Amino acid sequence: MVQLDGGDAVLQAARDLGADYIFSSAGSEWAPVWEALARRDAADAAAAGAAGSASASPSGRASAGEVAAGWGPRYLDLAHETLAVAMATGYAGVTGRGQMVLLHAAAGLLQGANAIHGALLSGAPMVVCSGESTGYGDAAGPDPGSQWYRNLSVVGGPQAVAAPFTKWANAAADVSVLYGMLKRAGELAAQAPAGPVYVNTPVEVLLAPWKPAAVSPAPAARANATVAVAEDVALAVRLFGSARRPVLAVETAGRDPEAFAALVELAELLAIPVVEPQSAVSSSFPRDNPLHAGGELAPLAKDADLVVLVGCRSPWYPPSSKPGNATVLVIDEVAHRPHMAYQVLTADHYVGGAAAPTLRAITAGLRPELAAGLIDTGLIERRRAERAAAFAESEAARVAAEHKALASAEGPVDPVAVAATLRELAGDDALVIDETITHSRVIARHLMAAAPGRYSYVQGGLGQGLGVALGAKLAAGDRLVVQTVGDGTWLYNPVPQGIMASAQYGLPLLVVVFNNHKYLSMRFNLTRAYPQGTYVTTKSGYGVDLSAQPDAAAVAAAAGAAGFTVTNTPELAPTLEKAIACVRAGQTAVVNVHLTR
Ligand SMILES: Cc1ncc(C[n+]2csc(CCOP(=O)(O)OP(=O)(O)O)c2C)c(N)n1
Ligand SMILES: [Mg+2]
Repeated sequence: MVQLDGGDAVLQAARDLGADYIFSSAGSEWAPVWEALARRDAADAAAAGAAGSASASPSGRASAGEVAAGWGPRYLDLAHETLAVAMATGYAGVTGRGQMVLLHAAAGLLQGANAIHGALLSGAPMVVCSGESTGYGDAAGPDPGSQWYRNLSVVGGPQAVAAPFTKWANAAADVSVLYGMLKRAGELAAQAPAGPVYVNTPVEVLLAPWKPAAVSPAPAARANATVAVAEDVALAVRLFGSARRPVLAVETAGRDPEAFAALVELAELLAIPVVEPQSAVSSSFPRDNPLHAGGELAPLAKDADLVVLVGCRSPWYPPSSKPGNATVLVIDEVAHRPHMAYQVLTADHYVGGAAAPTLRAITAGLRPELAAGLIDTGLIERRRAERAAAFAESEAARVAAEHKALASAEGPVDPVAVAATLRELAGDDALVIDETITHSRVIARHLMAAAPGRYSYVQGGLGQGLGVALGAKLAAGDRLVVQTVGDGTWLYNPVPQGIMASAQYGLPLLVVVFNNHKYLSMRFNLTRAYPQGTYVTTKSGYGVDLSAQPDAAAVAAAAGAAGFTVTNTPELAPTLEKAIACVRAGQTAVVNVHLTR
C-alpha cells in the first residue's frame, strides 16, 4: 500500500472540485504533488498496459483541452507566475469555472500578485496555493530544504501577503485539514462574488502522511442563479413600465450568455437604449442592435428619468457625478464590490439578483402589463424609431471613419483600420482579449461584437493579457483567440514564457501589437495635469518614450513564434491573413503594427 501524503490531498481536492487544470509555476514545496502525479501516471500506464492498450496515459499526456474524465486535472508547468494565474483567469472567462493554481512560497505569490489582483477584479474563481516552512529544518520529520530557512520566510506568513488581493486567505496548518480546507476554498471562490482564494500549504504539511477522510465531489456552484425577491421584481417592473426615457448600462453581464440574451429581450420589449460605458469589460449587448447606444452613458443619462445599472461597478466618473436626475435602479447580485475601496452608485433602489434570472423575471412581469395596455406602447414605438435613427447616424460615422482609415496609402496605420480589418478577417467566432490602453475604445467600437464573449478586457495591472489569452485558448478549442495589446503593455508581458507555453501545450494565438512607440496614456495624464508645463513646451519624454523598444516581431521569432511587422495600411490585411494562417496551422503569430497614434 502506498503511503498517501499532502500531495495526494491537493490532487484529490482539485479533482473533487472539478478542476480541469492545475496551472503551476514550480517551487520545491510541490515535490509531493509531482510525486503523486507521477504515481497517478504510472498507475494509468500500468492499467493501460494491463488492458493491452498501446495508448498513452490519459491523465498526463492528453493534448491541451482534452481532459480525460475521471483522471483528475491536467497539470501544466508554466515558466512564470503571471502566466499561471492569468491562464486560470482566461480559462474561467470562457468556462466560468474555477481551477487550481500552484505557486512558490511568498516569492512566487508576490510575482503572481498582479495577476491574482486581476483575477479578483475580473471575478475569476480559482484556488491559489503556495507554501512556507513551519519547522525550518529543526522539526522532526522530512527535511524541507534549507532555502526555506535562509531565503523564503515572510513574517506573518504568505496568507498575510495574499489577504488584500484575494477573497479569502488562510493557512492549512495540518495535513488533516488540508483537503477540507482546499475544497471549501474552491467552493468559496466560485460563490458570488467569484474570485481568487488563497491557501498557504506549508512544506511540512504537504510532506506529512495523509489519511483520506470523507472525500466528496464538490457540489457544482450554481453561478448566476440568484433571483431577487418578488417585491423587488415588482418594483422594477413598475419603474420600467412607467419610465418615459429609460436607459440601461451594462459592464459585464454578457459573461453569462443567458444574461446577454435576457438583456436583449428586455431592451427590445420596451425599446430601451443600452450603453456599454468605458467601465464595460465584456460584450454584453450586440453592437449591431439598433438599441446599442455606444459607450457614453452621460448624454443619455442626462435626459433620462430611469437609469438601470445592470452589474455595473463604476458607471460614471467622477464617482459622485451622476449625470442628470434620473431614478437609479441597480440590478446586481453583489452591488457593492467588496474589493473596491470606494464605489458610488447613487442607487435609489437595489434589486439583488444575478442578471439573467432577474432580467427574465422583470420581462415576465412586464409582458402581462403590456398585454393589458397598462404601458404606453406608442411611447415605446417612438423610442424605437428615435433609437433606430440615432443608430443609423452612428453607423454611418463608423463606416466613414473606417473608409477613411483604410484608404491611407502610406505611412503608419490608423488604429481604426487595424480594428476594422481584424473584425473582417478573424471570423465571427474569434475571441478578442484586449489589453490595449488608449486604443481600447476604438477596438470595442470597431470590432462590433455581436455575441457574448467576443470581446473582453483584461482587468488590473499590465502584463496579464498573454496569459489570459492562452487560458481562453485552452478553453476555446479551435476558435481563434486574439490578444490585442499596446506596445508598452506588451513589454510587461512574460513574452518568451508565454510563447513557450503556447508551443508546449498547443495553444496558438494571434497577437496584434498596437504600436505607437510610446506610453501614450502617460502623456495624456501629464498634459491633463500640466497642459502648459515645461514638459510640454520642451517636448520632454520622461515616462512616455518607448523609442528604444526591441523589434516585437524579432523578439517573437526568437522565442519560436511567427513575427510580422506592418508599417503601412496596404500591408495590413495581407499580413494579418498570413498571420492568421500561421495560427490556424498551430503557431502563435505576433503582428507588430506601427500606428499613427
Ligand atoms: C503593472 C503596471 N505597471 C504600470 C502601469 C501604469 N500604466 C498604465 S498604462 C501604461 C502605458 C501603456 O502603454 P501602451 O501599452 O503602449 O499603451 P498606450 O498608452 O500607448 O495606449 C502604464 C505604464 C500599470 N497599469 N500596470
Ligand atoms: Mg503605446
